[in-house]
Amino acid sequence: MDCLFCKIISGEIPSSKVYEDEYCYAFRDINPQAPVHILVVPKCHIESADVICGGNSLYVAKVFEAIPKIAASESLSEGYRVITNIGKHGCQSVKHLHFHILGGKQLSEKMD
Ligand code: DGP
Repeated sequence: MDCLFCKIISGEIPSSKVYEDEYCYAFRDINPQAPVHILVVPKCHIESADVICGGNSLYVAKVFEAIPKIAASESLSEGYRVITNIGKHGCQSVKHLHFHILGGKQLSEKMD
């Protein structure tokens, strides 16, 4: 499968890793939008949050278990934002489910 994030998970494409376990991989975004901008991805290929189902939701749960650990390791004690983009209107550019962790500054209230 020709998937950028599958290649990052396998190490074929280098990345700045911040966390890894059996189910997920986290690395720094190449184009950071905040002082801390990390992407967390499940190690199995899931196209987007729109196809989460009983067959793959364990990976999603494990991603969400990893997020507080990553936030703590990045000293995001004042809070942070978790975003996932879905499809064209959601401006999803990489078709492998990923959650952006944004923090390290006061984020805007604007959501769109
Ligand atoms: P989204 O627009 O939600 O699909 O976000 C995709 C993110 O992936 C975007 O913020 C930039 C990041 N990105 C794209 N290519 C690479 C890459 O090769 N390495 C890293 N570290 N991040 C990438």
